[in-house]
Amino acid sequence: MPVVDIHTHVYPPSFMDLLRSRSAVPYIRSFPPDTSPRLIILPGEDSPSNPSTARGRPIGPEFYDISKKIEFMGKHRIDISVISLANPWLDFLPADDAGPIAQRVNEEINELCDQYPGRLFAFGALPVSASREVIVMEIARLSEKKYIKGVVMGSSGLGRGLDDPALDPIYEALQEHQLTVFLHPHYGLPKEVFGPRASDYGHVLALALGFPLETTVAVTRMLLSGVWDRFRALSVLLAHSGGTLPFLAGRIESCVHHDNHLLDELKQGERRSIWDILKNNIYLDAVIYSQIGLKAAVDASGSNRIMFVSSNGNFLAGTDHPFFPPLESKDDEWPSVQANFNAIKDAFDGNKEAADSILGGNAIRLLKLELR
Ligand code: 5CU
Repeated sequence: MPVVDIHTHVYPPSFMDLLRSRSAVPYIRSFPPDTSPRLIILPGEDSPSNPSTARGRPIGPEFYDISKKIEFMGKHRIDISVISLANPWLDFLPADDAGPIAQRVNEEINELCDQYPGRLFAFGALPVSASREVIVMEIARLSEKKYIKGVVMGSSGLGRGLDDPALDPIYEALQEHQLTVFLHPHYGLPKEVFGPRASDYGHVLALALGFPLETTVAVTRMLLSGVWDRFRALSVLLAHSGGTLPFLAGRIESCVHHDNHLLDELKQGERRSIWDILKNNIYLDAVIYSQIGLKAAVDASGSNRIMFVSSNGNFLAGTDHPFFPPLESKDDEWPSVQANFNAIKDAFDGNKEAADSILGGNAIRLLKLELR
């Protein structure tokens, strides 16, 4: 069974040029006296009050040179990668630019895949600030592209979250073209949540806690607004094993059941439960770095829904490359990748079939990847 990495990012050349040309987040610049370029993408991370080592992250060819991705795959015995534009995708573009830039970036990504047939597939990026017509047209266009197997999206949707009724035509189009949404966080939580010393702690609070909670809130808002009742065939792959969704699903469901305001609003008898959605619409990557989180997610959603991260039904394996590189030597295998692989191995010790599904089989089935 081939090993498939479904969580692996890239900034194609024209997007790099765009980042280099900008002076507001997201952008690339150096902070003298250090001359090496840094990638500034998270909201507020370039604040002058932040220590310079907390301002962005070093950026090198592993972010934009596709041969580095192939090298990384070789080093970690990954057969196929489903690449996606890294956050913040095209969210920040002015409305008039978004459509043409999306087309260019998606074409470039499709061409990158064409350089390594059978080894690379991709999630396309959506021009979310453009009109709904333009977005729907781009979805239709992407569905014709040889290597595009879904779309990557953030939790802000068209700017007002994924429970925004204005997204209905987009969900409709994604469902019609059977494109899986790879839902990835970017915005985190308001910085006040992390307190006045947050910048003393580098990116840890934002990435370890802000990202997963952002995903959890986004999917819960979809649930509460009835998105999953209206779009029963929508298939969504959640980054980082669903944030904290599998862990909190019971509490979410209980709060819904006990909320007087929702009694009529949600037509309790008819709505789909979070458990139903976790089993039928949601897929999870296995980018969680420990078997404890992985097992909880598998229990909540069924093993065949997690991806590379591994082989259970809705689980799919992932690496988050090129983020989380080793801080010391870059020549060895990456500990972040090893942690994810080991979690799968430990969680499914002795169950080769489950491990194989998570490591590749689930992704091949869900995304209909053509094997060579
Ligand atoms: O290190 C980071 O900030 C990130 C990020 O922004 N996006 C991601 O996918 N992983 C790590």
